[in-house]
Amino acid sequence: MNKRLVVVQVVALFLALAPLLVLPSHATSTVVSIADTFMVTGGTASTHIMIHNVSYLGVADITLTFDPSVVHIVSLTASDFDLLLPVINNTAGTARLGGMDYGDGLYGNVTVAEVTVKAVGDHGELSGLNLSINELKEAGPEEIAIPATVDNGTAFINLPPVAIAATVHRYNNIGSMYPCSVLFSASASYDPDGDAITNYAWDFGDGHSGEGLHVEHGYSSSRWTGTYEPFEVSLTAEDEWGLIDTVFMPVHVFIAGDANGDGVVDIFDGVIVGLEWDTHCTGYGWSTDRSDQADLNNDCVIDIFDGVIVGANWDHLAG
Ligand SMILES: [Ca+2]
Ligand SMILES: [Ca+2]
Ligand SMILES: [Ca+2]
Repeated sequence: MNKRLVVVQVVALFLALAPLLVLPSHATSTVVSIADTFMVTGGTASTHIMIHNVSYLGVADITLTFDPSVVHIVSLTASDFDLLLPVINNTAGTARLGGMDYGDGLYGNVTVAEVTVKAVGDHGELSGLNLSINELKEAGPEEIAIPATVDNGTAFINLPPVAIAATVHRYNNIGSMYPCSVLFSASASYDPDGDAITNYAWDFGDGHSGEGLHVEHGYSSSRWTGTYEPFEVSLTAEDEWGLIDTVFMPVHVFIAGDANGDGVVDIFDGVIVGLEWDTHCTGYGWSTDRSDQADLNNDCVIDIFDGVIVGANWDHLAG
């Protein structure tokens, strides 16, 4: 087989397959979903049964099942359908929803119902919120079925913790010859229903991670793209029942000796160190960003050691 023929065949094959390769980016699939919900003991909370990415929807018949020893359904309201016929059975743990639209059909993301859930079990218990589709069809007389997938949820008798991350040093420098440890604290985090927080997981945004209420990390690189891109640090707090919350915090890392973050170590960095001379950390942090920037070795005081770092790195460039 000559090379030219092979090329022609490969091109023909590509052209034949091209529409298949493009198709998934245009296709939107219909999904029936219910989101997770969180309650205190004896309390109520609401979530929604939704039908996403639909067109010309006329009829939906959906069954929600749940564990009736953990949660009950109080009400099913606020439907986008003209008519919603809900049948709640808190003994069997089922709620059946029949929705009808008399008009030109429903499009886009449709709310089948706002679901109000009441906790009847104990703190820490949970129930699946599982959906099954009995019928989903278009508004026209042809009764064309709409294919759909299901995205189930969970009802928790527990509120997730609230992760709160703090750092003494929002401005930092690459520490190699001059150690520059960044101190992070999760101690302001809390759990709204009083559970113990059993784990604090940190991701420092540079491929390194840590665990604990207080952690320390030194950066060995900065991200220079004409300006410094901060590292995105995340803290994930987990309560004793396994619910989590994650919070993100940007942390700036400059090259050693660069106080003002312009990518070069020069007289302007020396000036900032001079202006902030003898300034100390106040509590857990600095009173101004400039003080934080002038503390080039993160020892919470601006003194001769910061001046030495500027001198030793004179003329260094981030790029
Ligand atoms: Ca909790
Ligand atoms: Ca500079
Ligand atoms: Ca210092």
